Amino acid sequence: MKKLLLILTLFAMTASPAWAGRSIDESTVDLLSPSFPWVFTPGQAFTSEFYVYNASTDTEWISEIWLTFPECFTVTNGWWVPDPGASSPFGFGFDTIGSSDNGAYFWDLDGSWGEIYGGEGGRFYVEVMVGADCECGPAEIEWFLQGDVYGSDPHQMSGYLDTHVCEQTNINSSDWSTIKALY
Ligand SMILES: [Ca+2]
Repeated sequence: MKKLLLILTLFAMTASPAWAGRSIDESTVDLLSPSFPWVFTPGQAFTSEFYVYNASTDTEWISEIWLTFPECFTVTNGWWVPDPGASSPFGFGFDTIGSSDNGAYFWDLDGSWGEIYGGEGGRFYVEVMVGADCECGPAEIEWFLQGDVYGSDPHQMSGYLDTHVCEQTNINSSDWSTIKALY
């Protein structure tokens, strides 16, 4: 089906120099868990839950997802669940990024066209161990999406999630009562 679209597209490009191209522009990654304001506690394991959405309106599909945590985090596992009704099989593989193991890398197992179709999304889960030596304060998670390069730019989208390390940055009234009980 996509091959036919490509042939038609090539024909359209030849016929019309003003053809707008295809991209994954405005695609996004959101962090659902831990919930906003996204606080991680040193020495604890978390199953972080991301929502990845492909905003392409012109048939470019996402083929890679990179999620890079602060260096003091260790990624221990990763998996994914497509949205109910998603037409894509989500045929991804999972691995960590590089030797420091603080990143999660989801890649297109069969190559060819991407695995998250335009207008569709799904949840990506990354199990992380937050090092006991993680310093309290702001901590960024960097995300990067690679499209299947089916036409014009952009084929990549990236951004940051401004997470935090330490429970102290997320104190509310019920936490105060817990803390007071300790002393
Ligand atoms: Ca593929």
